[in-house]
Amino acid sequence: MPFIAFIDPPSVGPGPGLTVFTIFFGERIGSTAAPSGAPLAARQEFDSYLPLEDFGGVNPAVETWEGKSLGAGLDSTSSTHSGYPVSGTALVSWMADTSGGNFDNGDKIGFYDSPFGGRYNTTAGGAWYLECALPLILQPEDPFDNFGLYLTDIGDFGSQMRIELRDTDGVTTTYTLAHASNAGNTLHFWGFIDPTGKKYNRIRIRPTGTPDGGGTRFDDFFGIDDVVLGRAFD
Ligand SMILES: [Ca+2]
Ligand SMILES: [Ca+2]
Repeated sequence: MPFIAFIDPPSVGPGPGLTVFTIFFGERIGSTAAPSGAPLAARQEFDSYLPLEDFGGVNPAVETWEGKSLGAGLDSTSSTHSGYPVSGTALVSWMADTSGGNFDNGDKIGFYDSPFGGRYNTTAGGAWYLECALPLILQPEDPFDNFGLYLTDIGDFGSQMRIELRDTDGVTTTYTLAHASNAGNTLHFWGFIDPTGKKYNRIRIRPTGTPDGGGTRFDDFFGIDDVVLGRAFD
């Protein structure tokens, strides 16, 4: 039985009733310390709106990657997102978007347990995080209505990160993160909750700008950690 990383659900939920699609966002610049300030506040507010009793009592499901030494140079994580789905049978894989070619093996998904180049772990008491220089795709088998994550080291090469969210009708909406440009040692939280009953089945995270050589590879390595994935409003 592999070790499964899991963070206890927040004790502050559920918060006030949410009635519309809502985005939660916070930025901190100039530190690689544990989450604090605006990103932490955004995360806590996000958590406060998620009911705890749904989804088998495990909601939100938080992927910390602690205890999952998955290596580097991966096309896909092929990893079960801890607690999602509740059946535990379906994989929730992160995929590196290699569709544009023109990348090195090191641009693919990598897992690391120590800070490097502005990317770092955000899990309390943890060490592991994921990084990539290619767009990242999350396409779980079960549709979801809430998602959130910490991002590290985004935008330091002038690009603007955006998140493309596809609903189960096949409509993709793009959200551009309102972050500072060319700033170092950054931490951001981005998340959304949709309480309207609408569900989503794909997320693609990528910088905007001109890829190197016209492929999908950007100069902007970025890290992600403490990824929330949930279905709370069936
Ligand atoms: Ca972690
Ligand atoms: Ca970067």
